[in-house]
Amino acid sequence: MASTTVSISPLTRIEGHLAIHTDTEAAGAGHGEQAVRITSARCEGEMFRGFETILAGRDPLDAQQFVQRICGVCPVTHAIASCRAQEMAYGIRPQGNGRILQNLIEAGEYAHSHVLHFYQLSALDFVDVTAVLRYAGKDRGMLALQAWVQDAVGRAGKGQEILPAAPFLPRYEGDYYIKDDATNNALVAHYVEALEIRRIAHEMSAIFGARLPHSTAIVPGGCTQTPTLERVISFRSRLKKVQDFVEKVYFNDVLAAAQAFPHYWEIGRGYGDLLSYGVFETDDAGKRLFAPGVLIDGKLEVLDPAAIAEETGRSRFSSPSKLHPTRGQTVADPKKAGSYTWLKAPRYRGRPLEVGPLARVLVDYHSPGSVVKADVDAILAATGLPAAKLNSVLGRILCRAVELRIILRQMHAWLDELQIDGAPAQRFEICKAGAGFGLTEAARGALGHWIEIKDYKIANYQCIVPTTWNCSPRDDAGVPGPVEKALEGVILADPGQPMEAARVVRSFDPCLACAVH
Ligand code: NFE
Repeated sequence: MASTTVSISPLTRIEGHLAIHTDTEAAGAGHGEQAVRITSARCEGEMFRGFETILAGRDPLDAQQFVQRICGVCPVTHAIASCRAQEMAYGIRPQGNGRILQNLIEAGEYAHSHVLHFYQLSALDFVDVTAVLRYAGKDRGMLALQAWVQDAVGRAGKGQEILPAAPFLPRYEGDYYIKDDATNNALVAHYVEALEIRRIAHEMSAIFGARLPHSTAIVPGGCTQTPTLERVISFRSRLKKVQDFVEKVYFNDVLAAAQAFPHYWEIGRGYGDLLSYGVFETDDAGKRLFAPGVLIDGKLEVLDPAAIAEETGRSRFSSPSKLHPTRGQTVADPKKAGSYTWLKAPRYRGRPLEVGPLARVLVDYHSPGSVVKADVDAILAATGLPAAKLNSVLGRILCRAVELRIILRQMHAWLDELQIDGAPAQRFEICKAGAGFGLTEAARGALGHWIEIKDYKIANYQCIVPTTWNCSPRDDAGVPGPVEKALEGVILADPGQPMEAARVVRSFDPCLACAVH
């Protein structure tokens, strides 16, 4: 069979507009007749947004508000990255309450985002939602869902092309899903429950963030909401509900999915070179709960922010390539020859690095005083897997659940640490001229903002965002980005329904709204 191109455009159940284009060859003996193997892949971010351009010339204090509009899923982390960048320019650092309140608001966002990724975004690649047609119980949520799916199946029978049961149907049909009705229906029930848990997680963040998804309360040096006893009690009661769900439902469902699809420990292997900026300051000197670092060729290195640059050879920008973000430029060039995406290609000492929960967990795992080591070792011992298997579709999915349990436990300690009715932020003055950068971790990975201030205005603002790292295009030397690499070698049983590729890409939880900012 000659090489054929298989595209998914757009890829659904992610945030934003991403197309995946793959070149394939016949998979050969041992695979089905129509099976193909992906030989190379390209990630295309299909739209441009321009937040960096919008920010130029504005009051620096607008930044943490404007950047939250980059995304509705991870706005808090953008605000915090912006605050860190401004704080560096203003010569302050969040202390005590300010630091803890920012952690709590951001941790609520992690809870919302990870539960969203598993249940609403990726589980439908594994769960047979049509099992709900055979549901015989009395749960109202399940019965409503049953009616929804029943309606779609009925209409499909009448030959309608577009079915009204999104996001459940239409879907890839075939031997892709869990077979057992009881497991499927338990997971479908948890899908419905997860919607409620996400609401509670958002309420939790809104208690100190004033509103969500775009908080008005996060400011350089902390937060504008005083931690009153009432707010702390209100936060803790919600935290317990979210934690209960994560410990008893989410974590076990992830393990159940892993047991049903063990070959996904082998699929979606990336470079294995990982970057984490570290996140959640646990003391006023800036120590972080998850350690920062870079894992290259299995060796942990100290993070060097000067080693980061963005390449633009294959991107729809005429901005010069290989600029460090302090000098970064964003000049759109939609028709640039040889370009295929609206993402730049971030590189670290010229290398593509994967970011996200897998990177966060493994960088911390290899760091002194690791907060994840005990949990990770216990899971590896229980499953009998070597740590190397975490570099896979299932490893990425599992690492979200691993880190969320640790974060939720830590949130109780942060609530205990708050000084009730104490000041929620540091005082500061905007500088006439200065510069700074904020490196933190969004739910999807390493997030950096760089700001330059001149004459009390923003002179330059650059963001390098998790999905820009993961879904980056080839760099100037033609080296594929991390998702492009993880797709290489993946076998598609039916190229007309490239489910295996979709699962690989969704394991990274891409957010294209962020990536093209
Ligand atoms: Ni729009 Fe985001 C996270 C950030 S991903 S979701 O998490 O930053 O590129």
